[in-house]
This record gives sequence, C-alpha cells and structure tokens, in this order.
Amino acid sequence: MKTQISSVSARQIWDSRGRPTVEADVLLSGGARGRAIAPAGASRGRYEAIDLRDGGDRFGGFGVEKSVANVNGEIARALFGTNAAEQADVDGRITDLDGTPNLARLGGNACIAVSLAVMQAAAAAEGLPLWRHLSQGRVPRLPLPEIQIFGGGAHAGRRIDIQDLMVMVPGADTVREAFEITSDVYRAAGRLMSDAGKLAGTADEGGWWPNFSSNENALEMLVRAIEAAGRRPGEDVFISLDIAASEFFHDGRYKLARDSAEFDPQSFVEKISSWARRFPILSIEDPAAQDDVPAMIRTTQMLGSRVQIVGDDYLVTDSARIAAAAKLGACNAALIKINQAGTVTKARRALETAKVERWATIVSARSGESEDIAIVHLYVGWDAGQLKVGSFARSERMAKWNELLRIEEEMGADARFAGWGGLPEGLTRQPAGGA
Ligand code: 2PG
Ligand code: MG
Repeated sequence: MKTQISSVSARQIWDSRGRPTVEADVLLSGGARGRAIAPAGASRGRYEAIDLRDGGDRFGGFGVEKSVANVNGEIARALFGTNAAEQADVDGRITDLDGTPNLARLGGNACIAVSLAVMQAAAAAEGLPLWRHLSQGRVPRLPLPEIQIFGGGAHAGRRIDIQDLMVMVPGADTVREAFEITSDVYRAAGRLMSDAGKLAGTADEGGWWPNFSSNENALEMLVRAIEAAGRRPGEDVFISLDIAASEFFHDGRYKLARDSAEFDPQSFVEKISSWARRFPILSIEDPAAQDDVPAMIRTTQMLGSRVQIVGDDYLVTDSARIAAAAKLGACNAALIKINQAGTVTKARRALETAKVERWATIVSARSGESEDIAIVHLYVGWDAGQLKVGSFARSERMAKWNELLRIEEEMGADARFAGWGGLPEGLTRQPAGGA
C-alpha cells in the first residue's frame, strides 16, 4: 500500500495577522506528501473546536508550541502506519486520542492542520488535484462567492458593529464575471471613501476600513459603491451581511456601540428586518447571538423566504447543532469552517446534514488565514454552493479566489457557475431594498 502514513510533523509558522499558527506535514509510504496550515478566527463561536494557544507573554500569548508538540508527539505516534486514504478513520483516531468534546486537549488547530495535510497527501498519492480527489468523478458547480467590501466588528477594532459587509453577484454567468463585477465595486468603494476623506486602509480580511458614523452609513456607502460601479443594487449586485451578533450581545441586550443604541432581542430582530427592507440584502449571517435561539428563529420566520439566514457562531460546523436548528426553523444556510469542526470529516458531516435539510452551504475561510488554498478545493469537491474568503485584496484571500479561476479553467466546458442555485432552495428572487 502506497498510502500508509510514515510520518507526521508540524512547525510554528505565521498567519495573515502576523500571529503564530500550526503547519503540518504528512509523508506517505509511497512518497506522496501533504501540507496544511491551520486558520484562526477572531470572532469565535462558544462551541467551536478550541484553538490551543501557549498563553504567557511570548507572542501576545498566541504561540502554538504546545499544539506543535502535540502533533510531533502523540498525534504522529497514533497515526503512524494508518491509511491516509481512509480520512474518516484517521480523523476518528485524532478525535478519540484527544478525548474531549471540543479538541481542547490536543488543540483544534493541531487537529485540523493534520487532518487537512492527510487529505492533501491522499490526493497527491492519487496524482489528482484535491477537488478531483474529493468529487470522485462528479462534476461539481463553481461557487457563488460572497466577497467583503467593508470589514468591521472584531476585524476592524470594532469601528462599526456589523462585521462583514459583502456583495454577491448571483446573476453572473461565470466565477470570472462575478469577480470582475466585484472588483469594480471594491475599487469604487475605495474611491468613494477617498473622495469623502475617509480612506484609512483595510481591515483584517482586506475590506476597506469602516470609517463610518453609523452602521447604516456603511450600508448606504455600499449601495453607492455598487451604483458607482455601474451596477444595479438588488438586481445585478446584492448585499450580504455578517452581523456576528454574538460579539455585541451582553446581558440580554444587543449593543450597537457605533450607533449608541441598545436593543432587546425582539427590537433587534425588528432592526435587522428594517435593514432587509431598506437595503438590497440577500444574505444575513448570525443576525442573533449564538445562544439567542428565539431571535434566530424569529429572524428566519420574518425574512427566510427571501433572504438567506446563515448560522455561523450558532451552528459552529456541527452536524447535531445544524439538525437541531433545522427542526426549530432557525436559519436556512450553514457556514462551514473546517477549523470550527477540527477535522475534515466532521466538517463534511455538517455540510451533508445541511444539504439533507435542503439548506444552502457556504464554505468559509477565517479572519486569520494563510497561503493555504485547500478550502477552495474542499468547496468545489463538496459542491457547497457558496464560498466566503474575505475581501478582494490581500494575497491570503486572492490566492483562494485565483485558485478558483484555475479550477474553472481546468473544468473547461464542464464548468457551471452555481449562481442563484447556490442559495437556499425556494428563495424568492424578489429584489430587496428600496421598498
Ligand atoms: C466569520 C469569520 C470570517 P472569524 O465570522 O464568519 O469573516 O470571522 O474568522 O473572525 O470568526
Ligand atoms: Mg461569521
């Protein structure tokens, strides 16, 4: 057998925020190699796999030497001689070895780096690009991208409360076209910020720094940027928001610091709904805090027929949480972040559960990223429908978008853009906003 694992090792390297992260290498008996880098979130869900950090003074406490040692020691020993082509078996061994429900002992960052590196090695042993290894002969769709124009929240020093202001171009014919339109919007937004004397660089994921007087001001600016790029908001280009509401929910109240306003859950749902009426919004992620399930249900009831309602902190890429939410009628889409799950197998299970519920699925990067482009292949190989990797700037983001273009090219005549089909089933196409 050529796919026996003969070595697993790790090192501490650096992510897009200049923080330490784990890189894992896997070598197979037949000589194939796999390498992967763990991403890291800033606005993390309470129930996601634990990002194990060294603490102390060194590197602001963000060091990952403990995680690296766990890979080089216990994990390497446990995986020696196992078959990399059996991803579920390998991931099961990692999870069992850890023994905690959230990978707190070995570190979710250690586990996901190894899990991904094993997958890369198995694909290399087959001599296939990763997406082909995963799609097993099927011809998957190319994703509808969600691309950030303005950053905010935990990614921009909380300059505004909304975390991600993104755009989607579901009517494009190809990924290439969606990118071209988005790049016009991104540049137009930068120009408008500059003209207004508000240009102040970019936030963690490459979106423009949100130098705004209010959260709504940011939404208005995004609409203007779409128009300035010569596109029709709500027809050609739509807005997608990640509210990341867990970040500003304290003592039972939603506190929008930029607006000096506080809301109880009921009135916050109203507030979100009023934005969905006034602006051309097609998707809203985490409109309520991770434990405020009634508000998540209410938002889905009010908006779910025409707006995608995405669970991130609430669902944390967990199959059981997704199934429970679907039963309650909360959300109609799941964000899939591999490091929330901690292993490739667990992330895939979450995605499959969401598909069974006829939800949309969005494979997503984290705010702390690297040159690792595996998630693009995961998206394509798993036929996820949508992809979110931050803005249209900074190479840790562009490396991923550019890889998608290469895959589109490689698919040739088979390439099919998911477009509207990447969104939840049955979403009415009635343009939002301006009502
Ligand atoms: C999110 C992600 C990406 P983070 O909330 O969806 O934007 O942020 O990686 O900081 O959790
Ligand atoms: Mg989110």
